[in-house]
Amino acid sequence: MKKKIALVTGICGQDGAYLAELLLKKNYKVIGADRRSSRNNYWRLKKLKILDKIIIEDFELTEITNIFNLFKKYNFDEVYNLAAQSFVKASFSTPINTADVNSLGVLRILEVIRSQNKKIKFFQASTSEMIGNSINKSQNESAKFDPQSPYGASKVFAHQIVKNYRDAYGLHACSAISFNHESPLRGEEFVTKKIIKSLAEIKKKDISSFEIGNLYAKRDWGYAKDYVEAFWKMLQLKNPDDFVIATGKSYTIKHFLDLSLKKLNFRYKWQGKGMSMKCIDLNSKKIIIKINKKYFRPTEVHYLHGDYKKAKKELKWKPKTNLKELIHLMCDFELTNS
Ligand code: NAP
Ligand code: G4F
Repeated sequence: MKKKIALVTGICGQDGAYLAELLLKKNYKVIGADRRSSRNNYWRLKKLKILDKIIIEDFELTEITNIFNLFKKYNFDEVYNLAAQSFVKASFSTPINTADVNSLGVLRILEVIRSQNKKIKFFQASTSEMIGNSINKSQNESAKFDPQSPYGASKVFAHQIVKNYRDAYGLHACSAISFNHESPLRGEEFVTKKIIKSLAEIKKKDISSFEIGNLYAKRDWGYAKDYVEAFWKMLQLKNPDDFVIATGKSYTIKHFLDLSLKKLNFRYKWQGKGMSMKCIDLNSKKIIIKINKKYFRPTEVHYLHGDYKKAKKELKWKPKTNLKELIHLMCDFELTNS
């Protein structure tokens, strides 16, 4: 049987690497799209031992000609758009670039598909940041969008335009509204990786302390490797549709920190309140964690808790990894790989 050809944009990111691994297992030919491939940002693909199994192509979401030529070169069956300026905090300082990449970039791909080959199946990585601050206890596909950052707003445009191209032109296009998902391959700017990497460095005496922002926001954290399975399942549906991908559990950043401190065998205590809160290592009697205003955002998403019932029913998908297991995976990786 002819191998299916899949394009994965954002191949050098966390989800790109896990999705490529999954598609290769399913015998796809995988074309990985990366901006400035000369940069050698392949550590995730190397860790998964799949770099030599993927064809890497130069790809920049802000350049239409570049996208057009790539789609002329290959006859893609499936396109997974994972590329994005994905860091919420950075979107406050680079809002225009964020919108260009995350909103118009998606429209550029859709226009190329519409004009070149409407049979290509398209997946868009939407986000719970589109929902922002919801008053509901849990959030499903019908949750109202109230983004709290340029990032969230940019993803709302992308989400809506994917739906519009599906309705208006009959494209097989869909979006996963994914809640936070983490892994050992998570970028260092995100809070889970920052916490575990910094604590592991304190253990190894590479650093003595680190600073952090708002500990009381709640997130619904899953394991990225579980989530990319849902992405693939979505593109196998006969009729394209949008799905919430989440765990249905929500915890504060402080809870994540406490579980990580325990997993790494710290003896510690918290002292003070608000901006003066500190974590003291009871062995060394030194401060290991402090709060710094610079890590707070101008507007925050306080509470995320996804309802993935639709994915469970229609995709037969559910998360396999709980928060404790995820933290263990991330801690073990940090202790053995750095
Ligand atoms: P990630 O690790 O930050 O990966 C994003 C990738 O996009 C990076 O490899 C980045 O390349 C690439 N990229 C950025 N700007 C680009 C441009 N202008 N042209 C081409 N490529 C560009 O993100 P992730 O965690 O894997 O997330 C994957 C997707 O899911 C993103 O769209 C994100 O917004 C979305 N999402 C993620 C989560 C989550 O919790 N992980 C939840 C909901 C939605 P560089 O390496 O050069 O920066
Ligand atoms: O890890 P974060 O930066 O992730 P955030 O903002 O929730 O966004 C991630 O998940 C979204 C899905 O909901 C994705 F769409 C997006 O691409 C990205 O993957 O921050 C999580 C929470 C925030 O409330 C933040 O204020 O942690 C809080 N936080 C506290 N101290 C911190 C820090 N975040 C970071 N990055 N660094 C800190 O020092």
